Amino acid sequence: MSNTNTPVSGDALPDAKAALGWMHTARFLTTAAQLHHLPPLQLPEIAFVGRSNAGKSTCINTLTQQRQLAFASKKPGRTQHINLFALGRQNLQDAVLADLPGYGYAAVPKDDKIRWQRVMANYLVSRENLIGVVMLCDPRLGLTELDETLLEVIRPRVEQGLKFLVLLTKADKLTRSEGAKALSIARLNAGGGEVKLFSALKRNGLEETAQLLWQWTHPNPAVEPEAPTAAPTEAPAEPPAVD
Ligand SMILES: Nc1nc2c(ncn2[C@@H]2O[C@H](COP(=O)(O)OP(=O)(O)OP(=O)(O)O)[C@@H](O)[C@H]2O)c(=O)[nH]1
Ligand SMILES: [Mg+2]
Repeated sequence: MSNTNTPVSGDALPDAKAALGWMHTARFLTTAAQLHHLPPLQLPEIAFVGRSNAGKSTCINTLTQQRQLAFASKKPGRTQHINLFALGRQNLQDAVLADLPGYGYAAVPKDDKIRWQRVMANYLVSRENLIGVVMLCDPRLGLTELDETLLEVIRPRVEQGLKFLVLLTKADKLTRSEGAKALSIARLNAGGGEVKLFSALKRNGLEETAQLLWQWTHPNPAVEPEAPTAAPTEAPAEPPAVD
């Protein structure tokens, strides 16, 4: 396939359409209930973390323009395993997305909560190929205590170069001024990390996020995503169930 994009140089972002085409190549790789069941991988991995119901699975489906790649649900606690998805053309996998179970779901028994928090902290601290974390946060709730704890857990790795992005989800529920306010508060709390508004329903933040994730996983600016031969299918024809 020929690359019809103008090459970029320096820190410029790749073409949005090409970045979305790359995202659309996502396919299920594996699932694990425990850390030691996760295969060690050489590919750069990006984890999606956040409170239960924040919209992690929906975000992955929107970014990859696939309706049911990750299991999304109105019912909190839907994702209970670490699910990995591979990106890149067949035989040319070049990155992995990890959909993690959410935390902070009140109805989960206390022991399970603690067990899960431990698994997640271990994952974030020890997963060797982890190069980036996307934290999803419902701006109507703001960064919660558990979000702050997670930020503390990853801080040493962020200082060593781990990429970090906060996505304020369900932006469709905010007015423009509420969105602007939520952005500035989250920017203050994210300790210098990047923050964006995101809506699966309205597709806000979709292209910029796809471009950023490409950039994270392809630090060599000479490499560009290939332009898709066919336009990627549109994001879910049916909008995600709203809550
Ligand atoms: N209005 C609106 N609703 C959304 C958006 N993103 C997700 N939702 C809804 O929020 C609910 C939870 O979404 P999920 O993607 O399952 O959330 P999750 O973070 O993966 O949840 P767990 O797997 O429980 O950790 C679903 O009803 C989604 O349809 C959005 O951008 N806008
Ligand atoms: Mg989920």
